[in-house]
Amino acid sequence: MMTQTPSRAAVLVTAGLVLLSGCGERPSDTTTTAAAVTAAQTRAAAFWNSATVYFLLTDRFANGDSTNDLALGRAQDGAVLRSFQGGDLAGLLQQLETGYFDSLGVTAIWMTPFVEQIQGSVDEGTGKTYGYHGYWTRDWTAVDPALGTMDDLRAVVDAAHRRGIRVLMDAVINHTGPVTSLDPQWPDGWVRTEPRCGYTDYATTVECTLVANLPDIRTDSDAPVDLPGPLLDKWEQEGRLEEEVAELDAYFARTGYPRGPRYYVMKWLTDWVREFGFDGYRMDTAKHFEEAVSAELKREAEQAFADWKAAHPDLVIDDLPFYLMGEVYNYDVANGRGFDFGNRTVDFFAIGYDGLINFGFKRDAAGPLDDFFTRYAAALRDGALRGCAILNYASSHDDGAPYDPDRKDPRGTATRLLLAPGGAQIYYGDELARPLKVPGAQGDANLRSFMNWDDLARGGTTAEVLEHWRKLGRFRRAHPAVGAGAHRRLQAEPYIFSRKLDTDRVLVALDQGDGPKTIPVFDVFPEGTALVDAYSGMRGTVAGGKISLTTPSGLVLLSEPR
Ligand SMILES: [Ca+2]
Ligand SMILES: [Ca+2]
Repeated sequence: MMTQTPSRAAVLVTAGLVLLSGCGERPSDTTTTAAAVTAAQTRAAAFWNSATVYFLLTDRFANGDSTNDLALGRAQDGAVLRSFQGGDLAGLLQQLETGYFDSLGVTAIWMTPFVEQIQGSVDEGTGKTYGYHGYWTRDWTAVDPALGTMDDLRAVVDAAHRRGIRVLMDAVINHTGPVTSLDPQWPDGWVRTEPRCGYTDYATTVECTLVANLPDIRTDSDAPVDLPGPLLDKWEQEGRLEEEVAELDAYFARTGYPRGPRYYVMKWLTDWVREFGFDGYRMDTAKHFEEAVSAELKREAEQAFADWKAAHPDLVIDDLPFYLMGEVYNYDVANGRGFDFGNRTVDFFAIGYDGLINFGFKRDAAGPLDDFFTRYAAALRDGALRGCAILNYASSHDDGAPYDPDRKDPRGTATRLLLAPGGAQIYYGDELARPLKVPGAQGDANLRSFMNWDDLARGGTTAEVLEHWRKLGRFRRAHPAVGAGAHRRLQAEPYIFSRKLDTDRVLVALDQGDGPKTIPVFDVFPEGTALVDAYSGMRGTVAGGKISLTTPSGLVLLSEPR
């Protein structure tokens, strides 16, 4: 640990030490030597590649407390789906306690940022918009009152942990919220307000504002800054000014970091881990700040997670390390480890990221299944991404070109997503065919309608679609080989494949037709093995290299019964 104010070079050298905790093998270069994949990394990658992560906008998922719907005086005068809609942590807790996530096989929840948002609204060209989505921070140390309280947040994370479900915190360090008449700009030492990002090379991706009026934190600067006056005033009014300042003093004394902007934000972000036990970050806009920032943040978060575990042994799920998952927009499994900014390529896995969101899935999913199943598994098991994790998605909150935008085939989406190698992100409502196009909505508001619980309550097709997602999700949770195992195509038409780990093996057969069916099992299961089809619940025994079953579905999910 540093004990005095370090130079920028010293900070970067220290960040270099953190590279040892990143994902898997890394190429040799001048600052690190190639390290073998450790056992802990292998276990972590296996977990996250077989994870099913449920991503929800807290404001749009479930309203458990109508008294907070108009918190901070925010009005309902936004454009379509651009005001707060009432969803909150209490609603999320209710769904946790009904077992909604367990029934889907969910192993981790990623909720949009819960920190306090700007009070006012802005129009970025798509209509008057409030910070319902969580990416417009006003105060990194408070829970937004529209979403609930600190106690509500603790109840959600604890309830998830008691069910063995991990919780990812959506962490923003790149920018503050936009400036409004109610939300003054942070001081110049903290943020830059120009130029706008041009996205043509590294500098025009990192040292710039993503859009107009979205002040960019000076993550590059070690120059000491004072706390903004409006934040001091706010804390004073809330009766916690002295406590917050004392904590910051202790943090800077402990770490030796200079009082540059990013170190304040790191303190605030990691406090949530230390206090609540978040299992990882989903790092927002990870390609829009310097690599050293991610490495420094990961080290602090790992320490915070260790502190939380030591203080809460009754809530610890297991010894998996803190997980850092990056939103590197447009990263694609086909990129391997390198992301190309145009004039510079960055290996995000080497700077502390254990996993990256795979923006290539929605395109790959439109092609033949075996093509991308084979390619993903090869990359993750023996290829460039060995020891690393990816997170596939079919739809998301800011991708205007999702897979199946008209929800024509929600069952097929589940089959592709939940049987693919790599982590699976269910975006809230994928499992209920929640519409991704809403009359009157502009831009990404289309993707963010309130959860269509009403459709589910009516039963019918929506309930049938959900049942399909649940069967696949539970199969995936019960069998880590599905997401993390070695993939083998056994038959092209109708398609049959296997996935294997040392401790788990499954065989999946598609398009087998309804009714009686006889499925070859090749050499996956020996003669006489008793098998169960997770889709129908029917059982049988391997005889003559085949299993005969009568099931109502063409999809068969075979494994040995537990
Ligand atoms: Ca509410
Ligand atoms: Ca930036």
